[in-house]
Amino acid sequence: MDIHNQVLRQLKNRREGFSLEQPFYIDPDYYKLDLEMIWYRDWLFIGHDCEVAKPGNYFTLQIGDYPVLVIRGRDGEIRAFHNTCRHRGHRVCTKESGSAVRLVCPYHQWTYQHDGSLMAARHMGENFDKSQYGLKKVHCETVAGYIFICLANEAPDFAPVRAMIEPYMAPHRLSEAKVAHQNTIIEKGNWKLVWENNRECYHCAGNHPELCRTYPEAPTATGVQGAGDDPLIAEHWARCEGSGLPSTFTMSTDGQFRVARMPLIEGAESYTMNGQRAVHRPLSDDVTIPQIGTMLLFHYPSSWNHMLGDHAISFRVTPLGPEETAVTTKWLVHKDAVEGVDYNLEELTHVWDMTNDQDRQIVEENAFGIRSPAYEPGPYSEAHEGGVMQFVEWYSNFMMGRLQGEQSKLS
Ligand code: 3BY
Ligand code: FES
Ligand code: FE
Repeated sequence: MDIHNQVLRQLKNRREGFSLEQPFYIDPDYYKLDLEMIWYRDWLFIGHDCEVAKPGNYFTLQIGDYPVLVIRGRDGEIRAFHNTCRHRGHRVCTKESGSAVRLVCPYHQWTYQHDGSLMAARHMGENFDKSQYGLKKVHCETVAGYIFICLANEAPDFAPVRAMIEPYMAPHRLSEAKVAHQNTIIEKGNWKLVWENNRECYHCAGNHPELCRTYPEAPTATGVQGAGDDPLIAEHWARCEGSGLPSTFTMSTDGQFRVARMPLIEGAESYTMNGQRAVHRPLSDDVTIPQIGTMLLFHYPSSWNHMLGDHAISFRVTPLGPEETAVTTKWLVHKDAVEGVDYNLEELTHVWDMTNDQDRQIVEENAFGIRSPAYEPGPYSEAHEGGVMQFVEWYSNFMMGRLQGEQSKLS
């Protein structure tokens, strides 16, 4: 409980517009609290429904201490379960992904159906009631090709997330896409440093020569002020909305997620070195105009995304430790797009491979400097780091809300 009070006090006394105190970025107890209050209790983006296209297709993941399994059933439904056998706890699925007619635990072969029910358990006696030992469910929702899970016993209402993001995402038809390429990089820094870096483009000119060819450096694109006073953004929204693509900047009242369709640098269509499309089979037949820019979606704490005319990119954040975070990037193209014919993988992935690696170096050097006893919270730029301030504000309010909630349960 001491740590609860300490963190609460520190957040209440936080200097607004400044980065957080050192322990938020390095202390194992603070990290544990982040897991308990945020990662174990809120909705997390974890993958795409096209990754489990057929019944029996599954993938596994790890959130803190929780191994999770996501599988599509014979009825087409995607479900998530705790990946821990109800016999003695062995992981039921040990591979990262695969396909299974039924789920057989490797230890003593207890066998589960796709819906988690236990169908066979050898030598357990006549009176053994299999119905009591199904896999434990994890809340699972799919929206426009994205799968979200929530590990809490009682999940927060998902309806507001769906209502806001579905209309923006649906025209991209991501459930009809395929993952052309994916990779996971490990960044030696706290998950909040990964987010702080993502929420501004103050660092772009000095660090991202490839991305800057097509992605605007202006804070209107990345931050949270919407169009600001930029008439080009207003025009972009009017043109895109006129063609049936929801576009204007919209953020949830608590600041946890936002959508906005932002123009790229003039003339650019996609994240390539020359700005032209990387994929010649459009992602969606519902997009009828060129130069739709990038539909930006973030959902704290687990994902940011870019949806373009020719492809889409999702980024998943996974905390691995107080000073270690995995970032998984997936490039989605139309399911019928053929590599070597409709796109060249190197061309498709080059800009973000470089950008991700540059961001990894930034996060690691940022973490390095924060470990110094001489580190103290520093001021964010009002002009360029509004998005970072918004992230820290969200984090701080969210944690205070949860910590106060815990305290009231005890009193
Ligand atoms: O991926 C992003 O959304 C952000 C925007 C600016 C910098 N960063 C690459
Ligand atoms: Fe799974 Fe024994 S632990 S069958
Ligand atoms: Fe960056």
